[in-house]
Amino acid sequence: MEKKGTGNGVAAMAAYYQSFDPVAYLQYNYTPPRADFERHDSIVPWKLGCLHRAFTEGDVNGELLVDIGSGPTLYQVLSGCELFGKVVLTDFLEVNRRELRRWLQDEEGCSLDWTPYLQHVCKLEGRRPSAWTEKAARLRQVVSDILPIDVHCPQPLAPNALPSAGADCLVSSFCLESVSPDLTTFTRALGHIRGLLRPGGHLLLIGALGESYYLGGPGVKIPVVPLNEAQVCTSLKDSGYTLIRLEVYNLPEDMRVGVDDVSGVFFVKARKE
Ligand code: U87
Repeated sequence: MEKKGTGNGVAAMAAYYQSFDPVAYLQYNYTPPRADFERHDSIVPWKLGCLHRAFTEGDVNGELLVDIGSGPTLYQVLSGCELFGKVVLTDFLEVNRRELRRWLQDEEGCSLDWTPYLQHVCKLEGRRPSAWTEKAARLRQVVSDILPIDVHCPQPLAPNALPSAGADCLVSSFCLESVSPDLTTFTRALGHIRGLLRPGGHLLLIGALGESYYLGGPGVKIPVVPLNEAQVCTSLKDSGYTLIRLEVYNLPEDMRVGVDDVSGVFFVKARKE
């Protein structure tokens, strides 16, 4: 029987991701109903609200923000980009890094129009929606790198990818549980990314609860380690974080659109002592 969290569980996950399809993935999770800005009970507005509060309540500060496992999405740094002078995006797959690069270099052929997201976060900040062009310019100004990452490595990023002091804040959305074969590996990955964070720095973690799989493209069924709130709290403590706040969103029926079996979403604000 394969010992928990060993190599071939991780290797198997990497194999699943070779057929990840960013275009399909964005359609599944970042269009209505999951991304419906008219509905306060839609998933994406809930996530953006949590991030806005966490970045603007005054205790998160510094120069460098790093997003762990960005995928082909930018929503997770739309609030943080106003606070941090340098933002680093990361992902395991070149297809996702290319999607991010395409938007940041304002090239043709982006797979998703992020305008409604930019407008929504401007509203959360009390700005007029038309200020989205300023936020887009700010984001393109502060994103300094789009780097390869593997959270299963003790050093998830290349040596010297970050200043020796480390990042002032980490944000990570739906990554660790979606790339780990089991809870042990999930907790170990939390420890690996902690090494990228300076003492006193914050971790803003968004993740899925009760999920066992999701579709990374047509017929691309990717396993997920099912988590509950207690396990998330224990894993954070065991990997050396102090929990500040845990918020939970339970999926309304019409957010269950057949692209996964997620039942809830958690938002964690934690600190590295
Ligand atoms: C997002 N952050 O959409 N090391 O928020 C590091 C790796 C590794 C590895 C693979 C999963 C999506 C979850 C982005 C992308 C997150 N990706 C990379 C999905 C599942 C619930 C749900 C989802 C999305 C890989 C939205 C909503 C819900 C992906 C990223 C995981 N179901 N990173 N070893 N292996 N990755 O390339 O980009 O992790 Cl609303 Cl409910």
